[in-house]
Amino acid sequence: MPVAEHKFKHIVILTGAGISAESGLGTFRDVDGLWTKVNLEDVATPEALARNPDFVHEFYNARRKDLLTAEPNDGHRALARLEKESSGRVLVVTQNVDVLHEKAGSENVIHMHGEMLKTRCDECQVVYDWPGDLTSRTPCPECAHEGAMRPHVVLFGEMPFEMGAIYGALAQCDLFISIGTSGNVYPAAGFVEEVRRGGRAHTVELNLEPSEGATLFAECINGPATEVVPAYVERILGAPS
Ligand code: BV8
Repeated sequence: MPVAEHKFKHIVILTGAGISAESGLGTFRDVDGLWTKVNLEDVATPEALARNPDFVHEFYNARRKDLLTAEPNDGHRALARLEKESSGRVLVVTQNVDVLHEKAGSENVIHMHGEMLKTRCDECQVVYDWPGDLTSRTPCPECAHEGAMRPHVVLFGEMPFEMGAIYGALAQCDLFISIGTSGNVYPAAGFVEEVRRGGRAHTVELNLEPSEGATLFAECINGPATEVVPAYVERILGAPS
């Protein structure tokens, strides 16, 4: 595929649950979002995991099953196309714990909130590919410790992954695109301000509707990801797919 010359040399793309919505995976804060059905303090904090491990494992076991059958959509595919055809570097920083960017062909992806198809032993820190269920008694295959296996996701109050690499990319980027995120969760919601502090990047929000941080972006385009993301990628690459 020919490489399309364009003016952006370092593109950083932040994605949230909205880019996976049209793949059938629920979002968190929309009308029927996950956090409207279950209290995040009861399932997505280290305290909840310690207090009621099997309840938390059941919550993630159900969501893991949904991930196994989900397929990427035209929004994911457009970002994979951008990475392949762009003359500049493209990095996807996703808040999502699904693998739809990778399934669509993106290779340069950082999962800042972890990955739900992986499990970590909090005793020996080994991380496993784990498509199956977990319980509070699942033994670690490595250290045999029972009760320390947990989804390899970042719970509220825990440090997101690869923050150094992310802040380094934000400092270098000349185009920052935010897709399908409500701008409620930090530190991800603060990335656009981090980029603006650098003073030279173009900032774009592609979202179904204006997010909490919409006014911080130089450009906002509202619509479903399967429409607005391919259209924006075509604009950057200058040629229809
Ligand atoms: C941290 C993984 C320190 C698990 C998630 C008190 C105590 C402790 C912490 C805090 C506190 N108060 C504030 C904090 C910080 C906290 C936070 O921000 N809380 C919020 C609720 C106020 N953050 C943390 O705890 C983080 N850690 O701060 O550590 C630190 C600080 C700086 C630097 C280093 C360390 C950890 C946060 C990570 C928590 N884990 N997920 C799991 O998935 O179960 S967060 C969860 O929310 C998901 O990852 C999700 O992706 C993320 C963000 O949500 P969105 O993706 O934006 O989804 P949402 O539903 O909100 O929005 C969807 C959007 O899509 C909407 O705008 C909608 O319009 C749009 N949309 C819908 N359909 C479409 C669409 N767009 C396009 N097309 C469509 N079809």
